[in-house]
Amino acid sequence: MIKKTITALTLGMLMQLGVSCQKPIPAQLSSDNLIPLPVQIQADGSSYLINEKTIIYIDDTELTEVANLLSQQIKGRTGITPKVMTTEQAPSKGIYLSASGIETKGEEAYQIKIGEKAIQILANHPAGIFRASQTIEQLISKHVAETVSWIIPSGAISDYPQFEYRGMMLDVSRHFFGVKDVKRVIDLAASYKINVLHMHLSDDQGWRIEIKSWPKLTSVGGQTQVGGGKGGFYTQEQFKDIVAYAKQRYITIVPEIDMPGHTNAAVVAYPELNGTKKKAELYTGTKVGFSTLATRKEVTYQFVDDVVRELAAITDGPYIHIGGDESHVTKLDDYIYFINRTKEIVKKYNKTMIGWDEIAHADIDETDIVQYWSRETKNVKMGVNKGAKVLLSPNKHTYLDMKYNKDSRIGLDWAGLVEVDQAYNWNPETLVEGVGKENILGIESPLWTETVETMDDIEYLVFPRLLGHAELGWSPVEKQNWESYKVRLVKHGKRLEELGVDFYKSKLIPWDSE
Ligand code: TNX
Repeated sequence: MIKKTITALTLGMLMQLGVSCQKPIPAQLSSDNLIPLPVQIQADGSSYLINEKTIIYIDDTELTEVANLLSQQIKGRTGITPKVMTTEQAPSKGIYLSASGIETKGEEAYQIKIGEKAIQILANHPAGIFRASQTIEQLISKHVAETVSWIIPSGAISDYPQFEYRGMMLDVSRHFFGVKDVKRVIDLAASYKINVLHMHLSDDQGWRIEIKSWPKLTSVGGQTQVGGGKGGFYTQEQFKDIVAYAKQRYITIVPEIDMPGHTNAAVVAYPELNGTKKKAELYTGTKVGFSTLATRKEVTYQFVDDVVRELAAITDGPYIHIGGDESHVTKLDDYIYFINRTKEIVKKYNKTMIGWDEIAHADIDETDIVQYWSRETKNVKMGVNKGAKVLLSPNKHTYLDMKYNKDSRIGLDWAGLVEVDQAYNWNPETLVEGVGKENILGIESPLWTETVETMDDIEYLVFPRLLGHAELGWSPVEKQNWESYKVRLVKHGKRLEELGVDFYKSKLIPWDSE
């Protein structure tokens, strides 16, 4: 026992000696490794060394969780797991986190100061510390001299997002994806400062969220998917677990129940909700626009009320997405009536309504959000004229389910091919005439899953396109540049490989140039 202690002590002392002999390593802090680009970055030529003695200090226990996540991320890059400790004042050594306030406004804003002995990460809110941690992770590099060191180049970064909503959408209806897959998507998206995961929870092919007051939605409507597989659904407990996991990473889950069209799975389970004359059968194909709820029946609004009430109780974000797209067999009058009534129900549960751009036909106002996706811009313009805010998901640039090129192994092509440059080279602020920055809540990249069956399929279509969208949503437009992005993407290709992400190796990117 005594011998053991002595050995441990000697080892510790030796390690300390070894470490303290190490001189600071000259290094250049630059944005070469960073996606998305930060607002401001200033180098001062030296570096901070991460070693076994590195401690993460927090000035308040509200930062414990975010500090533990940073520690885990550092471990992922270096194998070293820094301890987390609380402190009263900024220490002279180690990594110090404080969310007690900076000059730049906003929950996600942050400042990082990297010196030879200490790193300070400052923000207004734990969310800012979390975003900064992603920057830190991308800045860590391996320095190989006589021994291997892990370094972060010294200097200062000041950063904040251009848009408050930077989302990705996952369609879990056409093909179902379990909790583990969703968590992996959350982790990968969070590392690029994405802050919303919109989950498309219902469609013609499957209903994926347990609704206790309407149990057949899942026991009948959740049992299949495109191609005839067995489908699946989340229990409310599982869904709450996803919401909590996302929340730890400062990602808001936006639940979508697509209505009044795209409701075949629901009306198979409850035929009284069916607004067509045809008897509904479970559907495993990929056509759209053939189903509708019975918009003039009261039972439909009892259904919508129950669903929204239960969803509101298991999500903590401000939004409920009510779908509203491609209701081709709902008469326009009935459609407008349905959206107006549904809007009141969403309000009753203190949530903000998001809908695909067709909802602009209804009596929407500045409290609603229109998600632009159509081939034409007339709906989104109508929405803006009614005062609504816009979420940009232009199909030609952000549809993650589009093929990259004609040989892509999966994907659709109705919106055209979306190569990596096509995904990156557009400006949200000038995309639609008459829809300026003041009208835009943010951007979102939808992954529809008609052709997407596995996690590898998700990774292939999402990466690397999502990185470009993350930059468009976060970084100042004047800093965005395809040539610089391409070079940075090469480095991120290496990172994605280390994380085992099966991304698309576009020929436009010089992957082997390093
Ligand atoms: C259109 S985009 C749809 C989805 C399909 C997608 C396939 C939108 C609001 N509706 O139902 O899955 O195209 O790309």
